[in-house]
Amino acid sequence: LSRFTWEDPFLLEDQLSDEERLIRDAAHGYAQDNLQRRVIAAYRDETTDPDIFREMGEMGLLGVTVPEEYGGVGASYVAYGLVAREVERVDSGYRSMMSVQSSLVMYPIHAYGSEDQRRKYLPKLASGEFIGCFGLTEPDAGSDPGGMRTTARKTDGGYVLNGTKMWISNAPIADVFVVWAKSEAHGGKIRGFVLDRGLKGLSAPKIAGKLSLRASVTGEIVMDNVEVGEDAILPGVEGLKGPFGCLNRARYGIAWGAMGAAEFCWQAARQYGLDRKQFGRPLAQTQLFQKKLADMQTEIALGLQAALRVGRLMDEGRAAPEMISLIKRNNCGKALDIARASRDMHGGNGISEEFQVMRHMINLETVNTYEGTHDVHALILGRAQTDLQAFF
Ligand code: TGC
Ligand code: FAD
Repeated sequence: LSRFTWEDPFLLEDQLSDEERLIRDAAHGYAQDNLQRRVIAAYRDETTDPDIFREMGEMGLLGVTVPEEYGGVGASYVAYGLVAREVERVDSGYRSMMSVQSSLVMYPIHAYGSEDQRRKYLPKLASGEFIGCFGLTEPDAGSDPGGMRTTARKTDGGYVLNGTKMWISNAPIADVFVVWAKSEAHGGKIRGFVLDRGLKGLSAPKIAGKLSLRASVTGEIVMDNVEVGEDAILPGVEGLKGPFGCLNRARYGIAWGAMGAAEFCWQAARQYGLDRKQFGRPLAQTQLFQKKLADMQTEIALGLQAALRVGRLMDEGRAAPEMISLIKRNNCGKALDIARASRDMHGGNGISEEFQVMRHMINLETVNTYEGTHDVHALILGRAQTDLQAFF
């Protein structure tokens, strides 16, 4: 039998291709060198540096799965997951900025957009010259996006949009807005629209006072008689399956990302326990401390292995949305538990920004809520095994 590698219990490393390892290493290097040095102040001061998009673009971290002809990398979903894990090892807010751009803005333009829309937007989104956002949630429609009130009314040469989107990542600094609205001309069905910053009647005020995800700016999208041409509608999809198709990709990336945050918290707790002595011995030499480390290691190893399996199935075109609900729900919930335990294991130091675990813990409250709450994913999985829907 081989030696046990405590940081990588199931030898995940062996299961990656050379290309995936290269992309992972680039993401790790960028995140540790350029994001880690910024994050403590950015979180404290609630500031988002738009240059991060340009830097990520240069490193090839935006649109990892989008084909190269549109400026993407054309790599696997596993590679995309590995990028999310490395970025979120530093901060969930930075991963949020990246995954909205890649899965919620570039993906729908590539999958549902016209050739003109692809050529106009994708290369600049891939380079980070354009920043994108995705507006689905509204003040009165969160878990139930089908209850949205935003409308698109047909005019001679296009549409007029009215409505308000709420809790939209990147919105206040966005150049490109992918928004979902009920279109009267399509029998009230949900359609996607791509709006450019600066349109008359379009604004994106920042939501202030967030206690979580403070390094990632969040806003509303207010559409007050916003007029757009025919070329703004995404021609390739109709109905809720449009936004859900994007959410499948983003939720999958979050399942990897949350494990990156959890790994940081686990390894920080381990190191703290080795360094800190009480009652004449390292904290890590106590049974309670070791049990917590074993629980963390176990959940992370299982969560990563599950994310890798779903990634491989996505790359083979065999992943079902329920698989993604399972790993999104499990990995976010487990990461939050791990971050809370790590905060506790750091004692008083655990509440200090310097030790970083409390920031991860508070961020993971959002990660457990957005892209379908922990309980909503339970209802999706409950429905899949009983054929009974319990949403309403
Ligand atoms: P339901 O009747 O189940 O489905 C309606 C239509 O949608 C299709 N569909 C899917 N298609 C592809 N993938 C999926 N995962 C799909 N889920 C549903 C379905 O087949 C059907 O199509 P059709 O053609 O038959 O009409 O819809 P429902 O209204 O009962 O929905 C229930 C529920 C709870 C599953 C759903 O609404 C839900 O998932 N709610 C959670 C909302 C959510 O996740 N919002 C996320 C907003 S974006 C965000 O949070 C970004 S944060 C990102 C960051 O900063 O990182
Ligand atoms: P609600 O739907 O009101 O849920 C409140 C509680 O009720 C939850 O515990 C939920 O699980 C529970 N609940 C709801 N329905 C049921 C039910 N049927 N049965 C049992 N329990 C139920 N959205 C976007 O469109 N784009 C973005 O970029 C984006 N970024 C975000 C960034 C941040 C920082 C945050 C906090 C949110 C973001 N969101 C975004 C919105 C996010 O997706 C929603 O907050 C989420 O879907 C939950 O919706 P809600 O907040 O309206 O909560």
